[in-house]
Amino acid sequence: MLKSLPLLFFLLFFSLNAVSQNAKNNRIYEVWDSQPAPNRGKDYSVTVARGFPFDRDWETYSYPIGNGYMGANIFGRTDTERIQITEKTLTNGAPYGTGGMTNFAEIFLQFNHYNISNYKRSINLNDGTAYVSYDHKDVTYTREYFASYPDNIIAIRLSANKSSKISLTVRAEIPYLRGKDELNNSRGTITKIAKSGKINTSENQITLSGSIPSFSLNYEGQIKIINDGGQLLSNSENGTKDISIVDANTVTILIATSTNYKLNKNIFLQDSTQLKLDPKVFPHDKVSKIIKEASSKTYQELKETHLKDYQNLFSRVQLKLTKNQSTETTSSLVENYKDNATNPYLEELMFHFGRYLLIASSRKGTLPCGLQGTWSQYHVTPWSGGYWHNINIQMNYWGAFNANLAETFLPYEQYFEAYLPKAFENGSTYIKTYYPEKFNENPHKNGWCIGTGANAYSIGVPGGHSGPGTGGFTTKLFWDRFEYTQDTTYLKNIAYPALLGMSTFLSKTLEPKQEGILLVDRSFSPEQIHNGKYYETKGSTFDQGFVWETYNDLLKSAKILDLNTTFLNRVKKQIKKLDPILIGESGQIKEFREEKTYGEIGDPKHRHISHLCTIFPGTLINSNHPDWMKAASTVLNYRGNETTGWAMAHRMNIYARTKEAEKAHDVYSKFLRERTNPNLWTKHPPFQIDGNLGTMAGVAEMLIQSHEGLIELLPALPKAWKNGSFKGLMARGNFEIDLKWTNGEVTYTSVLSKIGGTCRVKYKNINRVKIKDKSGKIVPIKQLSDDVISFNTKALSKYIINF
Ligand code: FUC
Repeated sequence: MLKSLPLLFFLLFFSLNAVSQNAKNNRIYEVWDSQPAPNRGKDYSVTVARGFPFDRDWETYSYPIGNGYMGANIFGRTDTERIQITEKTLTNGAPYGTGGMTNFAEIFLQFNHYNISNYKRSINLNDGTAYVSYDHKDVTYTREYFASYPDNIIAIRLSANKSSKISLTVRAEIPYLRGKDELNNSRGTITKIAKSGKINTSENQITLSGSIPSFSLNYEGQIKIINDGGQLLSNSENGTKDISIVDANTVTILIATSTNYKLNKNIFLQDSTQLKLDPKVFPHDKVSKIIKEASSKTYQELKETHLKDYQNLFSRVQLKLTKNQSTETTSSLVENYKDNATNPYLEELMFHFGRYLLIASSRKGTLPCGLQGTWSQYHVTPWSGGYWHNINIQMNYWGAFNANLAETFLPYEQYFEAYLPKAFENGSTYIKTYYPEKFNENPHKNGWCIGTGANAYSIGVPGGHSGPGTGGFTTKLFWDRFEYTQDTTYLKNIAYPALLGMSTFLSKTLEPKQEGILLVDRSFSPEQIHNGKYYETKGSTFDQGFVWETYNDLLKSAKILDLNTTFLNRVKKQIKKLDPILIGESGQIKEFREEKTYGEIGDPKHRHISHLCTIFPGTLINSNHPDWMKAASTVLNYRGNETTGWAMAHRMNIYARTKEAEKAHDVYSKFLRERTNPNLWTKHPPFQIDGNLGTMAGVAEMLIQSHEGLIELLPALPKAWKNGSFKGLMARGNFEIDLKWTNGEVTYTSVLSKIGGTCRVKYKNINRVKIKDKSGKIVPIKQLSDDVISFNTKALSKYIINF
């Protein structure tokens, strides 16, 4: 099924998706409520998860919009609306001194509308737009909010069903101007996070600007108010810096933000935080240009541009898990799910919301999707909102490929390109420190490495609690992107060099330990603690497994690219000596080689199940090894599901791969019951987007799998999803799949072959099917077994499989 194909197909992959998006989503998805989000003020005395502050109203009730560059949280209030703005590149030193996302601005729209009726607020997932509407004193008020990626603007439109009815005051705040450069939290004193800032108000514009010393960061935001009818009154003279709008027909508010942050290799190579950015660069001209260009367009033009861009991505996939579309508010859907057995509609809505969030937080040219996507209301964002590489950042992108959003992975690749020179430098230092006899003066001969903690300014090295395998966890995404798109230019220029550099590094961490076996020496299983300390070992399953995965992906790439080198020959020999999977006395996949019975080393209920990464997202453990599959299930049973949000999402994906449909569904249900807020953001706690995106990947993984060299239809369909359908999910080989099922049985499948090639499909008794092409002609099939067929496809042709 997988074969090398010309470069042009990369372009085709992306442009073709524009074609398939025409298959319009016929169900409208809304996250909605019948009351505004509460905004009970910023009381950070309540802390959850390791002493980080907690704004309950922001996390659990506000609605997020985003364009990858920035995000906004909308409360939908009618007295004073709160719109909290995050600009992804606005960072301070907190909480580790190495850079973390922080709140950009709070914008308040004071309407003083009380005694309202017919209230509704929503995010419409089909058009990537948030809405608020209500009646007040015989007038119906409507608001729209969207974050446009092409125009890099947040646009807000206020309208009413009668003329001259819009009156409000707009005020903006720069949050956390504490005036001192220290902040204490449970993680110790953090210095140099003070920021300076000023607000200038002109007739129709509020400008926020200032600096943050920790990284010599300069920022600016402009809020432009465009009224139709009525008048604007600026209150800057009396020092309140507000703008009042009186008796307008409509009002458009445009928001643009930027900083002097520039993603490039210097950011990572430069050790001094003060020299990472150029303090003489101010974003004023850039922000002014964005505002000027956006103001020269009508609101409708801005919205159309946004819709075209957003819907090209969102509308590619349809998924129905039930005939019944709920009419309940989303908050009551979530609340009722806690009591009821399950509700497939919420399970379906969550999947679509996951895709919405990924589009809103990861677009080409923006920083990757962090721990909180593109949203932070905090001064000190939990875990810095960064790129945690021992599972969280990878989980953010697990669903990018099967859920047909491959482009959303581009920001990670741009980030990778920028950090790679530093990663090579780190690789050399690591090898010199721990394996001096293998050190080479040429850094490329030592390979590159990455550890757990990373953010917009720095990357970590293996050690502490996650070993060298962390890098292989990362390159897996690069290989996945190739397998889904079959883009050989990308393979040659990006994925193969990444795999080669990582394999070079990993090969040096291996030491001969027993007869014929090579073990990663200085190895860990992420965050596993034993006797009060992170447990260090030789050859943990996580590290051995990811050496195997990386080597295997490298060798497959080399075959496609027709490469043969001395190093590749060494890898071919080494891969046979990894002995990565061992089964212990409890029938479990061992986490550590020295472990005999389950759980004797480390926490038996640990949230990380890193020794199962070779079943998901890895592929070493698969249906060809039933004994390993069983031993993986044994681990899951022992580990249990009493765990954090993202950890449930990992379990869900693994259960999909062990094809234990009910268990995959059970853990998804538990996640929806225990880790899902009324605004559908998921929590670790606190809010972490990995849970949203990991379960989104999990839903797709339950419906279609393609990691075993064939496309398996409904590999883990639970009873709760008795009837349903999907369109536009992707399989490796660049095949786009539509499918319908009734009473748990497939009734219809089509395969759109984007680039041609052999297609293998697995489903029980599939050898009886007939396949037709678009013109109705029967396509010859090969029956490989009762359950597996293969057929040849032509690029851009669709094949209908009749059951
Ligand atoms: C990893 C996890 C934690 C948390 C943090 C951001 O270290 O083990 O649970 O999600 O990342």
